[in-house]
Formats: sequence, C-alpha cells, structure tokens
Amino acid sequence: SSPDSDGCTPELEKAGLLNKTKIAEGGRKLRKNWSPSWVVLVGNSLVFFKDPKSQTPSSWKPGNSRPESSVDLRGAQLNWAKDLSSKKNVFKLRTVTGNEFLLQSEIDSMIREWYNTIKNVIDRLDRE
Ligand code: I3S
Repeated sequence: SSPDSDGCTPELEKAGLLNKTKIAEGGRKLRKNWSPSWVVLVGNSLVFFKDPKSQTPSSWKPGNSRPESSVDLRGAQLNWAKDLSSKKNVFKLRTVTGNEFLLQSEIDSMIREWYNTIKNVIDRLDRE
C-alpha cells in the first residue's frame, strides 16, 4: 500500500503537458488564448501549472511551484469538443461554477488517457 494509506493526503493520479485555453468564466464567454500547461490531477482537483519548459531557472525553486489555477471536478462535465476548435483531440471541461476549459494534445493516446482519467474522477464523485 502507499505511504499515505490513511487517505489524508490526496493521491496524485496523473500529470502531464497539455495545451489549454479557458473559454468561459462564470458562464461568461472569454476569448481563446491557447498555451501549454502542466496539468496535475490530484484528489478531486485538476491543477494547472506554468509550462515547465517556459520557466526561468530561478523559477524552479521549490517554493515557486505555485499553481496558476485549479478546478474542482465535483459536478463537472466533460465532453469531446470537435466543434469548438480547429485543433484535433480537444475536450471541454465545465465546472459547476460555469468555468469552461478546452484541453488538447497532438498525441491521440495521451488525450484519450486524460479524458478517461478525468471522467473516472467525475463519475466517482457523482456516486458519492
Ligand atoms: O474559436 P476561434 O475564435 O476560431 O478560436 C481561434 C482564435 O481564438 C485565435 O485567436 P484570435 O483571437 O487572434 O483570432 C486562436 O489563435 C486560435 O487558436 C483559435 O482557434 P482554435 O481552432 O485553434 O481553437
């Protein structure tokens, strides 16, 4: 079993680099602005960090790994979004608060894994 088998610290489920854009905030549409983001799925949250490749050497200091934002997956909706972008492999994540994100990868297997993993967390939370 894991070192945290008491379940007090959420397990890190997945991490990787995806292209991301926020397209709505509280239901209000935003202008797209795609950029690479280091995405971490931990517990009930999807946490977004700055693309590690775009960081300066000094920003690698441990204290500087502050998330840019994070998304509560409870009650969230996940859908493939072919019609919302000219890019391939795009899905849309909508939070209960009406924030909407598009996430994308050029690598088919990677986006499918992310979709399935996030979907599993949302479904698990729906059953609680
Ligand atoms: O859905 P849209 O409006 O066609 O999205 C494109 C634009 O946001 C574009 O920026 P401008 O605001 O300068 O037009 C972006 O560069 C494109 O990446 C957006 O479309 P895709 O199809 O890449 O999601």
